[in-house]
Amino acid sequence: MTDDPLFALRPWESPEVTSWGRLPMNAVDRRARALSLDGDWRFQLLPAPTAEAGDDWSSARVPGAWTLQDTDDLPWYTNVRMPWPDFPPASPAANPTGVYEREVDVPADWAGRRIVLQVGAAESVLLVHVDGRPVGISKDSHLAGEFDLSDLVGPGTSATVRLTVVKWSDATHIEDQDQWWHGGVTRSVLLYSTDPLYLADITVRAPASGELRVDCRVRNAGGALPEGWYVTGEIDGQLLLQDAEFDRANAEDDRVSDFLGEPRLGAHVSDVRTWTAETPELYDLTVRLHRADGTVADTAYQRVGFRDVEIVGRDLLVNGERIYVRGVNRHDFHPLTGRTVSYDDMRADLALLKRFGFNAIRTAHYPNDPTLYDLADELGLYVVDEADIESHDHAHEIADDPRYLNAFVDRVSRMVLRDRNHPSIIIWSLGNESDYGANHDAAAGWLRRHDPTRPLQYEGAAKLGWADPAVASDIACPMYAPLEDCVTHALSGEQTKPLIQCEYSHAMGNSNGTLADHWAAIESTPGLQGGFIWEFWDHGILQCVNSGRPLGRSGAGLYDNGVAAPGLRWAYGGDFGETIHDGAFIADGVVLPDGTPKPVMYEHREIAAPVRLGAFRHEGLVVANHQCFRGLDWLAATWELALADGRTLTAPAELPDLRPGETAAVPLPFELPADGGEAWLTLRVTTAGDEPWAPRGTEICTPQLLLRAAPDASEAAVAGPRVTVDADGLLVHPLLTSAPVLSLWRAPTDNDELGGMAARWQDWGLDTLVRKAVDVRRDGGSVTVLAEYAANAGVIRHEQVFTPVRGGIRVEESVGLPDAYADVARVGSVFETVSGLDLLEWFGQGPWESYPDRAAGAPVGHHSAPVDSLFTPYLRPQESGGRHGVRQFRLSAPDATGLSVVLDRPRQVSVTRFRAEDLAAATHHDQLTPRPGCVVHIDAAHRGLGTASCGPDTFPSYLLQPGTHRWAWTLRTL
Ligand code: IPT
Repeated sequence: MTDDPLFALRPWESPEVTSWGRLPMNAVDRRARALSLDGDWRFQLLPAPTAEAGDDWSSARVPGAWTLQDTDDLPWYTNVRMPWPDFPPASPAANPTGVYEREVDVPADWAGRRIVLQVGAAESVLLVHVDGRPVGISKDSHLAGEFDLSDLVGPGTSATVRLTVVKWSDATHIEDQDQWWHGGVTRSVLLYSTDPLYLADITVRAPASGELRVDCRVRNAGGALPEGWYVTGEIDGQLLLQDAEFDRANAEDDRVSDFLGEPRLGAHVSDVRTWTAETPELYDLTVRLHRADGTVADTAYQRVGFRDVEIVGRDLLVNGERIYVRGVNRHDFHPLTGRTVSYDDMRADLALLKRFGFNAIRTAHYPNDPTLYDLADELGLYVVDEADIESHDHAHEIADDPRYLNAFVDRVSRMVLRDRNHPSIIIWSLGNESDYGANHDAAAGWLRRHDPTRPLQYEGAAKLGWADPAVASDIACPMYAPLEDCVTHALSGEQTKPLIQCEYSHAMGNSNGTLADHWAAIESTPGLQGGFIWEFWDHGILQCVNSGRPLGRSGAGLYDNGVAAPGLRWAYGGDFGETIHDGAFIADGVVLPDGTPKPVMYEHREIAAPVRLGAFRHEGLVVANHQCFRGLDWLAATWELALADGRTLTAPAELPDLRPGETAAVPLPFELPADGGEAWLTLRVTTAGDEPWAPRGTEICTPQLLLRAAPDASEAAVAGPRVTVDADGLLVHPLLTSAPVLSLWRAPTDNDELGGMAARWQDWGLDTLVRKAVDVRRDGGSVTVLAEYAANAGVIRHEQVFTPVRGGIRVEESVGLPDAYADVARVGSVFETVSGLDLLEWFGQGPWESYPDRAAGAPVGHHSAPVDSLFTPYLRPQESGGRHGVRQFRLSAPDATGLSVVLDRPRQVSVTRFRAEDLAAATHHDQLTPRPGCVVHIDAAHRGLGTASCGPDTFPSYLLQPGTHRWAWTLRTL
């Protein structure tokens, strides 16, 4: 092996070697006409790249990570830290190396043709041999490597292709993204052939003016181009013309002795239908390369979207319009197959994003599977395409290390050369979290010259000065910047670049508090244009609890609605026995590992609503089209009036004919009934027909207005059955197994944990309050119980007054929270019910989970749901299942027995099968046993969720203040 030139280079510890024998990257898509080499390959896993492969083969699936197949090398999660201590460019001696081998039958009719092997992705160094002969090397784990095999394989014969994949390398230091470490060939492998005379590349420029330009690169495998070749092209049937002037100038250029083979085609497409994320209009382009006799030597197909992207002043414009970027960071991810994702997976991801109001993706933090961009073009999503560069742990050393200079330029340029014909890509990104150095500027220099049609961004550069013209970022793209800093910058008069956060609103666990506040500011502050939520996926890997092994593909169907089948769980950092890891920080997406939307998705959907509703001069309504490019004709709607007395009235709605940005007054659809109490009007908006990403009738948004506030109500005390309390002053009630007591604590969310709140609450002892009744007084029919709760920062006094009222008991509570307890999780009561009360019906916000600072997407109405469905299975068990703004609720058994609660005013309520302490004690859901009854929390006040696991905490207005809190509720038996 030492005399093998590929190994002799020791490419796993040579950052200067980015490739060897690899073909230049290009944008000609050969996938459709290629021979797939996907499937089972012979496989063996060696302990190091220098180990010799033996005869002991097993098999491995391509594409696929070996870490999710039948090997001992398992997934490993670290965020910033490298999993081993070696400094760049070194890699560890223990270095799993996969050897994949298979025979390939080369079609006989490929005789005389150029034959190319494409390996879609290999982590992190790929060495290719054919029949034992060295072919080439490729690094850059998320882009393909292509190798010319024409001289190595014989058509009509079989060749042995060997792919050696070295897991750890110098390149790993610049692929230190926050994700699982895997190894393997993770995208498809294929073999294709072309005529010796072939289209080596095409560059499409399709501005909104319709002036199409296609630059071709023609090459001949034999060397000089043969006489008489020419190219033709057509777009949706319209012929393209060869730009003779360009050809002549090219041919006459002193520096070029002969015509280069780089012709330019052009066409003016009149009445062009322009591409935007709202209107993803695509045209079919065909480019043909002809031999002198007119026969076709090669053909390239490309879908084309005509659009402009530019920055004018501090605004990012698409086709001249200022857009909002409602983005999310997306990794290629699947809970069974890791970074190997199928067409159907990706289509489902993007359709889901569209249905929930997202219009943009940042391909965090590497070029995604090529199909992703085809789908973004087709379904309509803006893309920030990000190069595979993250040197987080050694960022400072690497950004200026000349040994890594090649790699930076290589990775950025290869991404651009692959992807530049996609209309969906509106911004290039130089990578993530790699400090900022000369290596970035080198890559940016290449990029600006090569593609002047798009802005570029890089957070590491932007952070040196959001307005600094000298840094390599055209966008001010901070991560997790406090909202007030963004607003201050936009109002400062100093802003020079659009401000679009590359990451914000960290979705770890029960999170994304204040998203609506962010968007209220973005939509009202010129200069702010949006951002990308971190992130789309919770990267939980389906794992067998007993064996500790990932299920891989055999786990298909073994999960549903975010819940893993019994005996299985969603693994996060540490679950595969990693020695150093970053725990549940890998689970910070807006969808659960199987793609089930977390409640924040509904919040986002409403924040992004294309139709808005407002009140108009007290008696009318105003409807607004809040899109940038589209009318309202693709939407249908229904009016709904929810009355506190239980009625919901509906009426068909006629959406006005509005262009983007327009508003219209519309009459009130209902005569408001004189009775019925509090009244809410909702416009339930759905798709009017089938969209490529949603069938007809899919709900798009539910804007809502309060038409009549609740009248003041008080309950008269009645002479009735006495209220019974036990010797400890605890309410005795046939439906309660545990009487209402004070609750100041919640099972810490990830934000509570990482933001330090959970530790403070524990120091105060709020999780283990000890109650003691100090006074029980009877006054007529009512009973007053005064209790003291011992905690570490001082005693907390809680008073409950139980009064018989018609059909039930009125409970009036108050607590005096000493100053020492500033910022607790909740102030409220908790009680538990008998089993069998399995249905919750409520009038309040819903139907999905909502919290005080994440309550914009849950309309007030009459909702009902099985108790078991109210809880969101966040990967690490934590506070979950809350409903905001609840006015009244009923908990009932199938025979309609049960209880009802009417609250003094809208409160945070949760009904689950778990006590806070059950959730706090569990690390995974398989450790939780649902209680047979219900655990009911009624909160006078509940702390906001914020995003403190990475980024700002909630706003002060969502924090709980010390002092006196009062709340009241009436409990009745049904
Ligand atoms: C930021 C990273 O870019 C991203 O990959 C992810 O780790 C995210 O944080 C947190 O989940 S970097 C962080 C140091 C702000």
